[in-house]
Amino acid sequence: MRIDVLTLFPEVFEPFLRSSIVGRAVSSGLVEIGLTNIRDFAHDRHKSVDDTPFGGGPGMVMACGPVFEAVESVSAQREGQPVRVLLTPQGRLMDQSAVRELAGHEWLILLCGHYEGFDERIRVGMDVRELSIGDYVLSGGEAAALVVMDAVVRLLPGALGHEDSAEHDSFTDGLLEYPQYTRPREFRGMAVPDILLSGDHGKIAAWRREQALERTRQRRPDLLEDREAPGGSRGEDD
Ligand code: 6GU
Repeated sequence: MRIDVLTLFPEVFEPFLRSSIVGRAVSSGLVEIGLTNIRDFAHDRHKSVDDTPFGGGPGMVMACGPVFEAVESVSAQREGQPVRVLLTPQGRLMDQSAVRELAGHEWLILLCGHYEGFDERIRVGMDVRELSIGDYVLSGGEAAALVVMDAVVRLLPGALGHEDSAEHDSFTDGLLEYPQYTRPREFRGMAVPDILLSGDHGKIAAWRREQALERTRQRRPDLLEDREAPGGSRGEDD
């Protein structure tokens, strides 16, 4: 897979790309990541990429010129059609199924904005899908792009040390994770549940399933409704 990030702050990504699961996926060649500075596509002598909004109002708006040129330049650098993702709080809310879908493509372009937003013609004049990582406001798309990259890369076959780890994750079967323990058996008076020490793999699996269900029921009952009504809007009488 190839991921190109278009940003005004490419340096933000570098330590992340050297660390942990994503870093290992990069060094082993599972994913190739390109960082492009949108400012390299500014033409005036101040290298400006933003301007004041027509109609007035506070803040600055990311201008079309440098963004279009950066996306077009990166898209022309190799064969195939990249999926272009505009990171914005106005986008579709990211969830694990959106991540799985993105992970199925060969090539992604992640476009990070800054300032008060993008000129509307960036949304309508370019083939982009808009993605948000949650209902809160970030000052730029960079932190969101890091989230997207982490979630996508760990799904690539071979990215996790233990091959079926991703299948056991929270959300993969629509439930939160069951409680996990490691040594020591007792820590500050808190013991590991006996069943996990029993060696009975059938009972352990049943206990974990029950724990995952109960935890989801208590903390995220909305996830259980989503499981019971795939497609979201279907009612109980289906
Ligand atoms: Cl993708 N970008 C920004 N700027 N803020 C956000 C977001 C993205 N997702 C949630 N908040």
